[in-house]
Amino acid sequence: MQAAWGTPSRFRQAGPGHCRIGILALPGWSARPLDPRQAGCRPAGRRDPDDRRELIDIANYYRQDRCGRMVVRIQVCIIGGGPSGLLLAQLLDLQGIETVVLERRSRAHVLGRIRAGVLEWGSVELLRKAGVGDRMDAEGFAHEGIYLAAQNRGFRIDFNALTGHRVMVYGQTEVTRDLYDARDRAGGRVLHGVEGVALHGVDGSDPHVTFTHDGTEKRIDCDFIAGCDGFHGPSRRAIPASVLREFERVYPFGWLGVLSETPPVADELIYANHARGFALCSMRNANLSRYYLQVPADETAGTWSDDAFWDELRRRIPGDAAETLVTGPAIEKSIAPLRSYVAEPMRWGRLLLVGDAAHIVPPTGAKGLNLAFSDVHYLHEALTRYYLGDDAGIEGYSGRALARVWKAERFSWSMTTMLHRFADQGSFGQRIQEAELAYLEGSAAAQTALAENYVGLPF
Ligand code: RFL
Ligand code: PHB
Repeated sequence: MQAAWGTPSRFRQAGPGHCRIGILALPGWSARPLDPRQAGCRPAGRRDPDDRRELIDIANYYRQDRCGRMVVRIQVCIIGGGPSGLLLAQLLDLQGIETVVLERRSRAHVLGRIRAGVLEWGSVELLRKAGVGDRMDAEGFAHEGIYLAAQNRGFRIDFNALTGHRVMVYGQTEVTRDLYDARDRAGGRVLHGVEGVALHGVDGSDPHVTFTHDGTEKRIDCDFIAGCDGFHGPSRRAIPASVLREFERVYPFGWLGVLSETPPVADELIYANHARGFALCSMRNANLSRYYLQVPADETAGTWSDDAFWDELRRRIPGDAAETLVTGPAIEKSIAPLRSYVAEPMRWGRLLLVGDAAHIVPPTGAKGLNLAFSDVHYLHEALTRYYLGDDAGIEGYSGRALARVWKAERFSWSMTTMLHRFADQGSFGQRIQEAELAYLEGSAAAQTALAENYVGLPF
């Protein structure tokens, strides 16, 4: 069956201007038998003669076909070298599908971002499958529950007893570091510091990406473009406004986060509702804690001294935790806005959106990175099927991913609504939240519903 969005390279027939490659063996490039379906070559000189952009000029990207022509073609061009782009590259590589990752920032910058801390078990298993689970298994912490608190007292939700599943506390920074290390080991191609990334031909049969790297304009031709470039990247904007539907809720508050080299206040995470605002106690390891406070959306991190942060945290968490809280200098302090957002569809022609490029959740349910990884799971399966000759996975990618996205959006919104202080909620709204938490404390059914969403719905 021919894809509605054009003829892929795997179906191009040998003929005038085309030939087939068997084994590629170029310096620095490990020889790998290619499936004949992957081996269509472009005729030399198919570029517009007025197009003065250089073909990508890194030796490993040049392919010399048997006809002696330099062919520059990558099966999947991945925009964004965050966790979703890197994991996709890693999983596709294991299937023999070639990728290049284009990242705007330096590796140090990407690894300097302090973000997610909790992995669903499905994410844990996906990382193991990708061959990047060893350090996570050695250094991560499996948690069997969380504490919820209201009015300065808490109760526990036992995930393992309710669902048979756990979560893994292992920071996004570490996941990303493991992925970069794995890409290095595999000789994976990740270009940092790319500028002016632009997507072309995504709705036709000639998708390509142009950008500037090391001061030179470059171009990559590909079968597919994976938009893994986060909420502010260019990929989503390549979908015409007449096609793109956006669903959004912006919350009137943000999270002020502090990382400190202190022992965590509890053995598991504490999510606290308080009339002064939400607080979260999280962790990275035995001597690295991560805490968050709900603050107004227009607040700046610089206005909060360390002492002011710790004083406010003590006020919002259960009394016994406040008494044992160990404080220290903040080694990172930043504010993250809270937003719920979904873009539909997640596929437009040869462009496939992944992770924050397509959807954002408020961090209250710890879902953002995990949703990005479930997209990666669906997409790597779809692309694998495609290169085996079956287009159905690509055709169904958007619907399959969005079905799970919306459930996680609902859960993240409901956790945010239950736990945060809204300016217009008044004392009535506060009592309703407290009643909801009291109901949760006494109802195994309500706890099970929360637990199965928190540990992650099946992929
Ligand atoms: P990312 O991580 O934003 O990566 C996108 C990458 O694309 C690059 N990029 C470009 N590259 C080339 N050209 C361009 N024009 C480009 N524009 C952008 C960027 O530099 C970047 O490297 O998206 P990705 O890979 O989809 O990953 C999503 C996750 O990062 C995100 O969902 C989570 O961090 C959300 N999140 C959490 N998720 C969880 O699952 N569990 C948690 O516990 C959790 N806690 C959190 C969070 C997010 C937070 N913040 C800061 C919003 C806690 C916080 C405070
Ligand atoms: C974190 O540790 O950064 C974290 C944990 C749980 C959340 C959000 C963030 O819900």
